Amino acid sequence: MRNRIIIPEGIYGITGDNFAHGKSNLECVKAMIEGGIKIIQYRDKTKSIKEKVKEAREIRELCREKGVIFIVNDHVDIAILVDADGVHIGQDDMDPSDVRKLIGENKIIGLSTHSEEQGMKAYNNPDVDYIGVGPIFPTTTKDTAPVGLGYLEYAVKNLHLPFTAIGGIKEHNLHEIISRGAKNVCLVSDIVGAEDIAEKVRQLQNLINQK
Ligand code: TZP
Ligand code: MG
Repeated sequence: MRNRIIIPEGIYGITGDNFAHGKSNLECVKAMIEGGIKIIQYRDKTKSIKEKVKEAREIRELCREKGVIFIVNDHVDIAILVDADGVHIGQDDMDPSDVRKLIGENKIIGLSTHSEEQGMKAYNNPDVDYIGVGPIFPTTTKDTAPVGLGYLEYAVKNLHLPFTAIGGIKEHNLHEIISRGAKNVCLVSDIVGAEDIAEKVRQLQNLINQK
């Protein structure tokens, strides 16, 4: 039974200060929350563990204050340390059932999936609370080949667990995702790279609401 907090509908925010024109991850998260985002994932592929712990702790506190769900990417240990709401793992990480043993029954486990087979396996695994479906379009944010809209259509139809559509999604192609029935969408570079992040989030949310 999946009875843990599910990911809210709307936009899933992920940090990416390499796109943020000098803004820190904390500043980006503040603006994303101001724009209305209800779930934030701390993702950083370059900093030291020490720096990641510091940033994760700060963002954790902010999310708690604002009632926003906070997920840590990759690092189960950091997620536990900062008392995140959950952790997001990939196909080559620890098995979700092992992550569950470490993180506990009440925390959220998200898993990236890149194919129908991986998606179905995740759907049948009660330790996986939600999945990432993508990368839908080409992206420079992650080194994984795009899977296209076919997998998204499959997920909408067959995978009855919460998912976020991700990868190369921008304001101009958002309608291709929303019109196919995705309820949650993740845009990294398009949001953190915006001059006014909060305003960008509001614009994107308006497009989602208009569908
Ligand atoms: N997982 C699949 S694609 C991706 C991740 C983390 C990166 C998405 O970034 P962008 O900038 O929205 O393409
Ligand atoms: Mg990962």
